[in-house]
Amino acid sequence: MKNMIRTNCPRDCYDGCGMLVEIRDNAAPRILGDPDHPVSRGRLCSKCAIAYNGVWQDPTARLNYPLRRIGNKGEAKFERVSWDAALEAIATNLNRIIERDGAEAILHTHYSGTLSLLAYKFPDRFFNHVGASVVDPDSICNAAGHVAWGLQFGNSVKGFDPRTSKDSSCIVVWGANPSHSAPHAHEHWLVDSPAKVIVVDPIRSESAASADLHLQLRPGSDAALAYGLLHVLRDMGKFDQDYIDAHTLGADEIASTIDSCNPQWTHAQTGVPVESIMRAAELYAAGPALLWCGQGLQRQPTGGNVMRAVGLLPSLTGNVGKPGAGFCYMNYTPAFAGIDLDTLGGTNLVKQAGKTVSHMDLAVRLADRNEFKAMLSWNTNPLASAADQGALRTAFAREDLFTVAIDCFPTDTTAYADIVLPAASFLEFDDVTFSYFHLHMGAQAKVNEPVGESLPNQEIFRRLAAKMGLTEAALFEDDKTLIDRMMTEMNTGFDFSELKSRGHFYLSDEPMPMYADGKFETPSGKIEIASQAAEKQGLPRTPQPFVDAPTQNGRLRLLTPASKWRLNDSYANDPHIAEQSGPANVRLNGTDAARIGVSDGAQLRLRNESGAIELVARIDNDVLPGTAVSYKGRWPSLEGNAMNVNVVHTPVKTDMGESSSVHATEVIAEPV
Ligand SMILES: Nc1nc2c(c(=O)[nH]1)N[C@H]1C(S)=C(S)[C@@H](COP(=O)(O)OP(=O)(O)OC[C@H]3O[C@@H](n4cnc5c(=O)[nH]c(N)nc54)[C@H](O)[C@@H]3O)O[C@H]1N2
Ligand SMILES: Nc1nc2c(c(=O)[nH]1)N[C@H]1C(S)=C(S)[C@@H](COP(=O)(O)OP(=O)(O)OC[C@H]3O[C@@H](n4cnc5c(=O)[nH]c(N)nc54)[C@H](O)[C@@H]3O)O[C@H]1N2
Ligand code: SF4
Ligand SMILES: [Mo]
Repeated sequence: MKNMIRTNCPRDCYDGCGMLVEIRDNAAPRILGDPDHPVSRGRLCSKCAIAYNGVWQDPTARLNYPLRRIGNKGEAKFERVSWDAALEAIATNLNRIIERDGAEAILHTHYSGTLSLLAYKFPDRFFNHVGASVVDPDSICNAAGHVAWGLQFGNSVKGFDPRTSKDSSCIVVWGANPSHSAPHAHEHWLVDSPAKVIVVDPIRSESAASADLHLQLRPGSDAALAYGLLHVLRDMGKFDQDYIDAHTLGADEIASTIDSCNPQWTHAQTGVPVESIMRAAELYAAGPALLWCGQGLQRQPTGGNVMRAVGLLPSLTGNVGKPGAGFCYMNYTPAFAGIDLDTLGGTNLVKQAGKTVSHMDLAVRLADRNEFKAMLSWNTNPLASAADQGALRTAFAREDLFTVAIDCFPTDTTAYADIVLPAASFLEFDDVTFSYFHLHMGAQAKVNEPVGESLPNQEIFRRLAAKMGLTEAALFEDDKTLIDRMMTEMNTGFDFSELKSRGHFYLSDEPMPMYADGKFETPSGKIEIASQAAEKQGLPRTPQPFVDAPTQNGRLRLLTPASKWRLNDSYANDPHIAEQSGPANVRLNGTDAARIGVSDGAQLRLRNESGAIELVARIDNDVLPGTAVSYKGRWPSLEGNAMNVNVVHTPVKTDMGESSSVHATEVIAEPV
């Protein structure tokens, strides 16, 4: 390990890879996969292998100093200022707003640029203490699934331990594309698995293509498919009546619905051939079986209902709580490890809570001069990633909106800020990392001094709190104290320096059993198939076999999931990644292309009520007729047309969680 430092990848990615950093004389450190790490096994994903040795280490690509705007909003014309001057300007503005309009007129938006725990959670202390309003981060990503499985299972962030798959005969991946979003899980956990793999996805992803069975359903028809599978499983005698009686509530209330969803009906609703439905039921019934529901699955108008319907499969077949069986949306590994995330993020500091705004309402609410006077964006790049891009840009351009953006790089969002603050990267400070799929925790080790004058998020907010004259002690706790406390809470028996030398640790040696006691954190303690809580919220009492209406008038349903080459919008600014991934394109079926009159390689305009974008058309008959595919993650400022697919991302709320239904975006497609 000479000249090697172990660290871990803090990106918003299921894998949570271990990394080795080779310190070299007269050359930048080289970032590699840690061969001793059970997930990365010596290799990084292709995007990190490039970008961590590319743009992340290029000081000229990074934000080095605090900046003050000297041009128009969006022009990205700035002058360098001192930290003192930048923080003074922010403190003065925020204090004035708090006094005049109340703290709830300060809105902040943040997400998962880094998930290392201090940088991800500590800044919340500041906003909680002040009483600022917040854009619900999950409302651009996964809130519908959280609400749905919260109602059904009582907890949406306690799934299965992936290691339990050694006892599985079947793994169902429903609406996730690990070949992009969890590349190591794809390679080692799925492709290498002796279990039969079923992928349910309208796109024939690499994961779908490598599976034993790909159910290529029409998007938005998942609940019908789930009910169709239940119909067959019940007829096969594969319902576990003892499990149903002991651990579920309301199974009798869906019996007649299951009756009506026969394979022919299911085929008609979903487009999945009857033989495939029968085969999927057989494979799942052989059990023990795992069900992994992706975040892509619930980004549709009835995404919450879909999650509840799909969650019936393990519930009624008793595929829960025994080795090789279970369901997973994601795992909140740091909480399982014992870390008190509420205290870390200062939930207890709230005196008077500000408002919570859905991402789906952001563009409209932010445009209103009376509601929000300041906008702070940190750890996120909404002008690339959020819905209704055109309208959001107009809102960000408000001259009377005091805007601060904090990032490692100059982005589309920082271009609109009055003050830009440079964030240190994961190579530049110690922290604690985790995976939200695998049950391991890791150390983020400082490798370099921060580039320029950049600072970790947590330090930025300590300094801002001081400048504002705040005195709450929790706003000033230092990194060492916080990390030591996390280590104590995790009760590993070793300290942070030992964690750094180990790199990572698993929460247990053997696969952790989940729900083995048959207890669920719902009001009844059971899996709530019928939910009074849902009913009280005006939602159906039980999951329904709903199917989205087919698109009208030749519109295409545009799917824009995770790209292989970018992590959300991160890495779009790496030149080698840009080269690898080529120009932004949209893939569509040959029949649609012929109808529209567009040939392969020609420009295709996609438009709807939110906006319009032109992309290179690629004809691909693996794409379902009536759908189109364009991967997310471009920076508008780096595209010739100064926009990305989120200009047509209409902010339609999901049935639960007021979240994005981006994969239900409908567009009119026409040749340019
Ligand atoms: N069309 C479409 N749009 C989507 C989606 C989709 O499926 N389709 N998916 C949505 C989903 S799931 C999500 S989660 C969102 C994510 O959207 P964003 O939250 O905008 O995610 P990123 O683009 O990764 O932006 C993170 C930013 O954080 C910065 N960053 C990295 N490390 C640090 C740090 O230590 N400190 C600070 N201050 N900044 C840092 C990065 O440079 C980057 O600019 O996008 C959503 N947008
Ligand atoms: N390389 C890479 N990795 C990432 C990210 C990234 O941008 N790039 N983003 C990270 C983040 S923030 C998140 S939230 C996760 C997201 O990763 P995933 O959970 O895998 O979710 P998505 O990529 O949005 O979509 C997964 C699949 O859902 C499918 N899908 C769309 N509509 C439907 C439908 O109606 N029914 C079904 N059954 N499937 C449907 C899409 O076709 C897609 O193949 O990945 C994380 N990892
Ligand atoms: S982004 Fe994901 S796959 Fe790539 S190195 Fe990080 S954890 Fe591993
Ligand atoms: Mo996400």
